[in-house]
Amino acid sequence: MPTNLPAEAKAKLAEYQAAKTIDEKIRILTEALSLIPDHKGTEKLRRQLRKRLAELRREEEERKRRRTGGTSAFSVKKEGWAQISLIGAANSGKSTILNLLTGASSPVAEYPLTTRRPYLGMMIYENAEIQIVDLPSILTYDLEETSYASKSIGIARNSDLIAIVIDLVNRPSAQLELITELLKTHGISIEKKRCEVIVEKKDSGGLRIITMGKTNYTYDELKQLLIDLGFKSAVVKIIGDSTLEEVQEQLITESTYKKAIVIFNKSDIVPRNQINEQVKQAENIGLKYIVTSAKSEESKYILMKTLFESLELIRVYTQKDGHPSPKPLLLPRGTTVQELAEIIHRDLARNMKYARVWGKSVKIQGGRVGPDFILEDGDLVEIRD
Ligand SMILES: Nc1nc2c(ncn2[C@@H]2O[C@H](COP(=O)(O)OP(=O)(O)OP(=O)(O)O)[C@@H](O)[C@H]2O)c(=O)[nH]1
Ligand SMILES: [Mg+2]
Repeated sequence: MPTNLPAEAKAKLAEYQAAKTIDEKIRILTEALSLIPDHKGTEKLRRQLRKRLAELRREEEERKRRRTGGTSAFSVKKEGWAQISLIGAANSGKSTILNLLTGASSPVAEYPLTTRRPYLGMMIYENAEIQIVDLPSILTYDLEETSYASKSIGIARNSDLIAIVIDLVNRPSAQLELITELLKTHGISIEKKRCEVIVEKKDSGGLRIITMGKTNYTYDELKQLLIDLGFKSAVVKIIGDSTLEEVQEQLITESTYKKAIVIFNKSDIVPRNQINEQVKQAENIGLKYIVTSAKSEESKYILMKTLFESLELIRVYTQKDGHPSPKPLLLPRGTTVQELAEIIHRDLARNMKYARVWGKSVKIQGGRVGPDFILEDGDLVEIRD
């Protein structure tokens, strides 16, 4: 653990978070590694650091190899109760799927790389508004990385679910493998982890730590780890059961776990036995999947249902002046009281003093909680301003 390290190694590790460029990050990590004594107790940390260093070097090479033109604005405003990103190779049918699910009119064409900026639409399912983002392709039709890859993956990183759209008629196995790989090099892991560590760095305000699930560490131990690793101002959410080592690993390797689903598209023009083989590949790496054809209106409902269920949203009831809402809001796991207030109304979020919560997440029913409190499925919340 960093706590057992010599002071100069700790100081070096702490410097890392302030590094601005990849070059700088590589230099600092290399120095930190050289300052960490090589013994059993530091083995894991050294391995994590070497892994991160290798990734940074790869990133650096990649950047040198390709000169991307311009840095046009490529931002997406999150709207609705949850967001799903459609990601994949050129021509796989992402825009067709967006249009089918939401009635949007993202341009669709037979030629690859039609979509050159994100297109948005709102899918309505069981009264819930789910935002769908159609992203420029991250692989060309020949399955080479496109110049959009980093930006598209950057947006997908902030989504609640990544839907990987696979074109069943264009080397589907290679597609899925290359996409998983590309996400990994951008720090996104879609293979199931026990816990999800979400870090939002801030300019000021110190550390805010929110945990949900069983931990083998105390609040102070976690705070110390964050300080040792150079985190000064940030909101850190840890969702799911975790050990200090697992948290450390994710912080150092800077990888985020994301929920994902594979959409095997164009099933209308591919023989059934061929599809069965593809499906096994997804099963083998533990990914959820659906086989569909975006061209048929009949697939719309089942696609909506599958995507919605894959979000694994929690149901939260709100209450005003003692009257509970008849229908729940559906929110991503890990939503805090503050975030709930923001969804209800910006003014409520600003003026909120505290909230009272009834349900599984509280020991004392109706007890007062602060803005950082993480809600659970079935909770009833009254926000007081
Ligand atoms: N047969 C069949 N064709 C489809 C299906 N889905 C999409 N297509 C066709 O595939 C082509 C590409 O579809 P798009 O939706 O533009 O694909 P995209 O992934 O958005 O591709 P780019 O934005 O160009 O990278 C179009 O000609 C679509 O009509 C499907 O399920 N079956
Ligand atoms: Mg498109």
